Formats: sequence, C-alpha cells, structure tokens
Amino acid sequence: MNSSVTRRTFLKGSAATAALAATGAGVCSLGAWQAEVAHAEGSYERKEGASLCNGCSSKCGLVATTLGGQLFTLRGSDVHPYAKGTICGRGHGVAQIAYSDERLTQPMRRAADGSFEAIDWDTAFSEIGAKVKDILAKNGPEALAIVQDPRPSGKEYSKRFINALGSANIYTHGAACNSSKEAGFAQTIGTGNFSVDFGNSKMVVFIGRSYGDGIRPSSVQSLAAAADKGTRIVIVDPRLNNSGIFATDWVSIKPGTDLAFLLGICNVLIEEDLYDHEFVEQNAVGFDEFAAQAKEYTPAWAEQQCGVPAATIEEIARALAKAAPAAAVEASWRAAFGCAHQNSFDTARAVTAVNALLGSWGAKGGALLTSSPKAGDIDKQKFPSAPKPEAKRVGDKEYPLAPSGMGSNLAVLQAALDGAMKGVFFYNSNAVQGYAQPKVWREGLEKTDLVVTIDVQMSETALASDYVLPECTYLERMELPEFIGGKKHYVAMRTQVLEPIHPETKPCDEIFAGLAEACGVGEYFPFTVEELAAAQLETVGVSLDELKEKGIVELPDPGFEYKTPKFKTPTEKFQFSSEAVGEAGLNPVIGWMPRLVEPKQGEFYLVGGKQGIHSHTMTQNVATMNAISREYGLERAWISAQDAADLGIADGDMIEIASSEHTGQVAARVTQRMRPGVVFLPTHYGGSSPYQSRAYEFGLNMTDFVPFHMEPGTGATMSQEVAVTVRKVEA
Ligand SMILES: Nc1nc2c(c(=O)[nH]1)N[C@H]1C(S)=C(S)[C@@H](COP(=O)(O)OP(=O)(O)OC[C@H]3O[C@@H](n4cnc5c(=O)[nH]c(N)nc54)[C@H](O)[C@@H]3O)O[C@H]1N2
Ligand SMILES: Nc1nc2c(c(=O)[nH]1)N[C@H]1C(S)=C(S)[C@@H](COP(=O)(O)OP(=O)(O)OC[C@H]3O[C@@H](n4cnc5c(=O)[nH]c(N)nc54)[C@H](O)[C@@H]3O)O[C@H]1N2
Ligand code: SF4
Ligand SMILES: [Mo]
Repeated sequence: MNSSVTRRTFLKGSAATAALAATGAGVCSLGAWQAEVAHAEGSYERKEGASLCNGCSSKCGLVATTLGGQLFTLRGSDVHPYAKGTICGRGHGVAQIAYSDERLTQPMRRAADGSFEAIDWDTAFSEIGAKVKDILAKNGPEALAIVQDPRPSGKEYSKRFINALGSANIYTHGAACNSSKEAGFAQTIGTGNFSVDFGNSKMVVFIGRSYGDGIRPSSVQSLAAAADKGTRIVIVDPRLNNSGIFATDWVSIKPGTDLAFLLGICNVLIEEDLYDHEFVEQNAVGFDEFAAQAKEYTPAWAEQQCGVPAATIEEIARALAKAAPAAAVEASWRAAFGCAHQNSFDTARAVTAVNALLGSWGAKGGALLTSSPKAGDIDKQKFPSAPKPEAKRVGDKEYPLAPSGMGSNLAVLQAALDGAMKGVFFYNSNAVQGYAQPKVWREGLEKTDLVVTIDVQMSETALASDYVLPECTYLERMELPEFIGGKKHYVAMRTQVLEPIHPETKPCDEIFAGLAEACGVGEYFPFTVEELAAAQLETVGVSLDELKEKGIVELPDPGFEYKTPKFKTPTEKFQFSSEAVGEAGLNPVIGWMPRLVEPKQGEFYLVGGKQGIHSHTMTQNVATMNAISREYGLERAWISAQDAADLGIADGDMIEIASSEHTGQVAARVTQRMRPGVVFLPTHYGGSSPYQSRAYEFGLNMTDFVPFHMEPGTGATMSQEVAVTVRKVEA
C-alpha cells in the first residue's frame, strides 16, 4: 500500500508542517493539529468551501474551513434541510479519511497469489478496457454490471458508462438498506418514502427506527422538539434504543413480527369503527378485501405472533384514532422492514395502511407526501446519452417489485454464482462486507472474469477485486448538483475544498471517463463535470458560480399544502390491494406472512443496528472513531439480563455467537434494555481487510452470520433472517 508520495512527504513544504511536526503527527493527527494551529491561526490563510458530507445517504450540507490548505473544521450548513446547522459526529470522523495513513493512493492490481501491486492509471485503464471488450465479445453486455451507493456525480457517470456498454445493469445498495420499504410504499402510496409532520403531530409510532442511533441531524432535532411539545412517541423495538430519552412508550416486540402488530392495529381500527370512512371511500381501493382479511388479525392473534400484549395493541390503536389525523406510523428506514425479513414488503404496506385508516395522509400533523425537483432536459448534442440498452436489467424479471431506481444488487451476485455475470464494477460500495453473506460474495466474484472497485480505502470489496481504483475523497472533488425535495426544494453541491492530497487519486468523473475511453465508448463523455453541472443548473435557473459559493440554493417554492395527495399509483388512490403484487406471485391484499427463520428452543433472534459515531462499514478504520469504540466497548453484543443470568454470563464476559454460517466471539453488554430471546449486534464492526489495520478483526460483522437468501418479490437481503446460539466462553 505504499505510494510514492506518502502523507508525510506531501505535507513537507506545506504550511502545516511545523504544526504537524510539533504534534508528532500520529494517525489521529487532525485533532491535535487543530489544537496546535488554533494558537497560530493568524499565520495561515483561512478559506471556506461548501460541500456535502459523504458519511451516509443523507449527504448533509456543510461548510469546511481550511487553514493553509489543510482541513481545520467543519460545520453544518444552516440552509441544508437535513443538516439544519449541524453535522453529526461521524460527519466529522469521515472527513478524516482524507488524511488517513491507510488510504488508497494508487491504482492496484491483484496478482494470482492474492497480493496487490501498484500500477499506473494507463495500465489500469488499458487492462480493464481489454477485459471489458473481451466480455462484451464473448458474453454480451448483460454480463456486465455496476453496484454503487449513488453519489451526486456517480449517479450520472456510472449510468452513462454502463449504458454506453449496452447494459442496463445498474444497482444501488438498496437491497441491503431500504428497498423492501420503498417497494411496499410504491404499491400503496405510489412513492418510496413519506415524512411525518412532526411539528404538528400528537402521536407518532416508530417501528424499528431510531433517530437517536441512525442519525440525521434534522430528524434528531424534530424528535427532540416534538418530545418537548408533549407529542406521544411510541418506540416499537426489541431493544430500548437511544431514542428512548424522547419516547413515552417502549413496546418490546419479537423481531420480524411488526407486521402482526400493525395488522392488529388495523383490526381494532376497523372492528371498533375508528377509521376514517371518508378517506377510505373516496381515496382508496381494495378496502373491502382488506377489511375482510383483517377480521382474522385480532389483537389476541397479533399477541401470539409478535409477543406484544393484546391490551397494548388495543390501547395504541385507540390512542392513534383519538389523535388522528395528527398521528402516524413513521416511515422507518432500514432496520425492521427496509430489507430485514421475508415479510418486510408487507410490513411496509401495513405501515401505510394504518396511516390510511387514520386519515392522516396529507393532514396537518399526519403523514406527508412531498415533491422533489430535478434538472430539466439538457443539450443532447453536447451531452450525448447512450442508447437505451436492449436487454432488461438482470433480476428485474424475478424480482419485479424491487424499486426501479435500485434493482436488487443480489441478482448480480446470483448471476455471478451461476456463471452468467462476468464483469462487475463497484463504486463507493462495500457490497462484500455489507450486502449479504461475505463468503458467498467472494465465491461469486471469484467466478467472474473482472471485478473493479473504485474506493478511497482497501475495503473488503476492494480486497475481492482484480483492480482497485483510488478516488480522491469527497473534500478533494467537485461533483454534480444534488437536488433535494421536501416541503421546500433545494439544489446543493460539493465544491473542491482541498487540493488533492495524493496526486495519483482521481475524482469519479475522470475515472468513469477514463474507463469509457478504454472500453471504446469515450464518445459519451465529451464534457467536463463543470460543463455538465452548469448545464443542469441552467435548467433550474441557478448559476454554477452562485452554487459554488453558497453550496446550497433554495429553488422556487413548490407550494406545499395540507390536503389529501393524489397518489401516484396506477389507480391514483391508496391501494389496500395491488394487481402488480398479485402478478409478482404474492398476496395482492395487505396481509400476514410470517418471518422465515424462527429460532428453536434455546436459540436467539439476532438483530442489528447503527451506532451514533459510525457509518455502515466505512468508518470503523477511522482512527478517532475506532479509538472511541475501543474505549467504550461499543463493539459488544447486547443481551438481556434475564438471558445472561440463565447462561451464567456477566457484563463484559466473552461470549460465542454461532449460526448456520459463522461462529464468532465478542464481549457481552448485559442490559435490561434488551428483550429476552434477542441478541443485538452493532453493525459497524468485524472488518476483514488487513489493509485497514485498526478495524481488522475488531468485533463481529453481522452479515457473516446470515445465510444468503433473497426476499420474494423484491430480492432484498433479509438481513435478519437468522437464528443463533449463545454461550459463555470459558476463560
Ligand atoms: N449513526 C448512523 N446513522 C445513520 C447511518 C449510519 O450508518 N450510522 N446510516 C443512515 C442510513 S443509510 C440508514 S438506512 C439509517 C438506518 O436507520 P434505522 O433504520 O433507524 O437504523 P438501525 O439502527 O439499523 O435500526 C433501528 C432500530 O431497529 C431495531 N430493530 C431491529 N430489528 C427490528 C425488528 O424486527 N423490529 C423492530 N420493531 N425493531 C427492530 C434495532 O434494535 C434498532 O434499535 O440510518 C442513517 N443514519
Ligand atoms: N456490515 C454492515 N452492512 C451493512 C450496513 C451496516 O451498517 N453494516 N448498513 C446497511 C445500510 S443501511 C446501507 S445504506 C448499506 C451501505 O452500504 P455502502 O453504501 O456500501 O456503505 P459502506 O459499507 O459504508 O461502504 C462504503 C464504501 O465506500 C467507500 N468510500 C467512502 N468514501 C468514498 C469516496 O469518496 N469515493 C469512493 N469511491 N468510495 C468511498 C468506503 O471506503 C467504503 O468501502 O449497507 C448495508 N449493509
Ligand atoms: S447524517 Fe451525519 S454522516 Fe450522514 S451525511 Fe449527515 S452529517 Fe454526514
Ligand atoms: Mo441505509
């Protein structure tokens, strides 16, 4: 991993050298450097630049201050609707990757013995180009795919690149995040997400969503404000999560059975005639079938399935009805039904059904559908787009309910295992560690002819690739505009805040343009990112210069109003029943389906979740974050006090967790905040790339424990369909 120019040699000659030398410039040098520099602030040139955080999908707006060209501090954009003046802890941590001693600094090629050697860009491009052409000639464009976590530029460039090669195989990380949820919502309300009107709501129910753990600054602020106003906040979770301080109720539930809880609520609302007749009659289809089916889902039945007392279900249903329409079940994000269980899709549909019965769609204090802006058409001559690929995206036939903007990235894995997928690109994605069973990913990727990963670190996915291409970090590049919807509309962007720290890294627009050229389709990239950004912005009446300076600009007011929305479903109504779901081989009417894997006597459910200071798999090697995790034992597995007593486990003891796929050891956190019978693993640990030395083999990676399987209809990863055993490790 040595590059010709290390961080140390680069810094030599920069204004920061003296301060760095004074601190000893350890791996955590940024904070110490800041302290030193603060003394001598006046002697450095101070600049501010706008960007969007790369810590997670929220991409919060921020302003970065540099001193003498070195990153000094970050603050959240006051205008950006997700940041509202703040970036979260991991936003600060992620920025430090720029200065990491374990960054990727040069293109790498994997040798037959698995080791990596540094190569130059020309060699990397020409060898990848030759292999792509070979795959195109032998297997056709359907054998090529790209998997990514969409970044503002990535969205455009990777699509152009893969389409130019004749393939429609573009996938996001969605199948391991929120694709089942978006798929379910699409069928009932015609769009993948909604928001709760927190400021005006009287009661909100969270189904396995924790604003206090899975952070977005604006969400945390809205929750805190709602709690202050006395909003009733119900957390449904097998764990009393860190939103607990804002909550009025903790409903402890069996993982993967939230569908029964929601159907139980629907049953009470219908049977006790507490539902909004006007909404149902005028704005919904399929209610009669749904109501007939829901007769079975009595609170007593629901209690049997989900372990929540019937009386609790009844009380919550009645309280929601009383607060309606200023009440809602919140949309959630990943945990319970984003991609976790066999029944995630219907759980998502059931969430929206409760809101429909409450008449809360579009109501003040209820569940809101807002619109999103986008760039208009741009000059086709100057920015020629590739012809629409002939073949459909791989997986769309088998998993027709997967959201069109996401697809199921596991279909790529399946096709690789079957020998049909021959070349896979990963962009800003650690699929091997995070999207499904890592062993199976490695096996699948071994069967291909070409794997290329574009990353900033030697991730587990990079480690399983033939070529690794180093991108510069988000602070070192400008990207295309990012459009943001909601009650108000905005456009924001990343500007280049730092000069390149490692000269052999490149921004993604240059990487994709270089790949395209080498693969013989360079004609679709005859423009610079500046030109494309300016053209896109022109369509919404914003100049590139203005956006570069401000980082975010508000667009014309979309005129949001409280009123029943026109749902973008085929019937233009709320759909308790959908033809498309029937065609996909599932029950067209929202109804019960059990979880797939039921723990046997003596086994446990395994659930996962976020921690405030980490993002997915990406931050575990950041020196400061890793140090905090080690100091506070954040990698520990949570187990209930009752189970711990039964198994003779004391707080801090090492335990062994085993599933059909994997066995691993970690310390136990014994707590009253866990439902008995359930073990919780934080999802940010268990790194298996030795190039990331701080994260390597620290804690456990939940994905290792879960068998490879795909949710019917959506092709999501079913990240929690697993049972485990737990025992104390004798010293
Ligand atoms: N700190 C941090 N914040 C993040 C991210 C991050 O990586 N780190 N990533 C962002 C992204 S991309 C996402 S998708 C969101 C995720 O945000 P969330 O979906 O809120 O994330 P989780 O922490 O995975 O899960 C929340 C809770 O669900 C509970 N849970 C698990 N299984 C079940 C179940 O079957 N039923 C119920 N009712 N509860 C269950 C867990 O115990 C946990 O407390 O966070 C966003 N914000
Ligand atoms: N083990 C585990 N698996 C998970 C999750 C988890 O918390 N833990 N979370 C789930 C959820 S909610 C989601 S949304 C997905 C997220 O899945 P991903 O979007 O794949 O997120 P990460 O796992 O953090 O991997 C991001 C990769 O991008 C790289 N990267 C960071 N910055 C840049 C950059 O500027 N350019 C490029 N090219 N690469 C960059 C990081 O080094 C890392 O390898 O994962 C899901 N799977
Ligand atoms: S929530 Fe935190 S990590 Fe995610 S984009 Fe915003 S500041 Fe960055
Ligand atoms: Mo996610």
